[in-house]
Amino acid sequence: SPRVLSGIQPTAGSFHLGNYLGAVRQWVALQETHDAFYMVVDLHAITVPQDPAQLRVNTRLAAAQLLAAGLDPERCTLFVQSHVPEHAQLAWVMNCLTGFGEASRMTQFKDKSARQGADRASVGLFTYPVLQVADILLYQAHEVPVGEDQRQHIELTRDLADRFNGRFGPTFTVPKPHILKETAKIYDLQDPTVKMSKSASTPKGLINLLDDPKATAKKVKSAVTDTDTVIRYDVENKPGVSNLLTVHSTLTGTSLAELEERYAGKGYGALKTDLAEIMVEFVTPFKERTQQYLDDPETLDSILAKGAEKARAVAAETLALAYERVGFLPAK
Ligand code: AQP
Repeated sequence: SPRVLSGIQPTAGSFHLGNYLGAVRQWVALQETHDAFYMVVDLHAITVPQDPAQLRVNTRLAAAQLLAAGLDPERCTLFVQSHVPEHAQLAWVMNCLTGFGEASRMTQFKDKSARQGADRASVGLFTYPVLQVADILLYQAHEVPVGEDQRQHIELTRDLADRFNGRFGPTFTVPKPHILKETAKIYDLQDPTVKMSKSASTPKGLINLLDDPKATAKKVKSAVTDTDTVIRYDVENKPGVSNLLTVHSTLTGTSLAELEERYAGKGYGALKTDLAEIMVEFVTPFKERTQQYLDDPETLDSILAKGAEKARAVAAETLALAYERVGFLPAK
């Protein structure tokens, strides 16, 4: 079956609603139909300063949340990126194929380095997209399930796969992004024109799945909408309401048309009250399941160890081929 690969950073502790709806939810669905590889990308996390003890805690926490969200180690390969050294090894090769100007055009780097102050941004942050290229190509992934913000990085991956294949002979599968239109971009609840994000959102605009459910309900109820009262899906003119409708529709499996009908003639208050309840019903068991995995670190670590072993078998084969193609003398 076709292969998918994706990753999530262990930087923030809790996943936010954007991570879940944009990415993780798709991962859970795709493990049923695809040969799926999912990882906690700790190498990516250190592109911005991390506290070592906290990084270890957050790495287990990310894995626990992925399992709580529904990843099944019998149906997918779940691992930690640094357990598979081939990621860093292939990244070096890909760095040497990437133009400086090409890397400079990555908008995520421009945004993040601007926020940190250009002098403080690390070279690692600059080459982050190239490490991501290596992550994907190592597994010969056909598709990469991500949010809209990652589209440019997948384009770079395609360009570099083509470039390598053209220069050294067919080696890598050229992957496609798997981005679901409806949930590609979940917006900040206080500023529904910018994406929900761990580093750029206001605390009130960001829904962390592990927060106190009561606080989450409050954030939903105080979400910014508009001065109109009509509940209609219209991203351009009604971004706040549309964002709430997207979340409602995805979590309950109700179509947007059905929701528009259900809330016709009712005010925003009704939508927000219902959605607050839906969110509480979603995050409460999610939190509990996450805690159950955290309470049994031995089982968690053994899932990750098995995952790393499976991942390494695939990654090592691709790396050996890439090294040979590049002209490195095999070690005897
Ligand atoms: N708002 C979002 N809507 C839809 N998808 C989103 N993703 C993130 N935010 C949204 C998707 O989540 C996956 C994992 O993201 P990540 O942890 O690798 O890091 P990120 O993209 O850096 O997440 P943030 O919160 O946006 O962090 P900052 O603020 O540091 O930039 C990815 O597939 C991503 O598309």
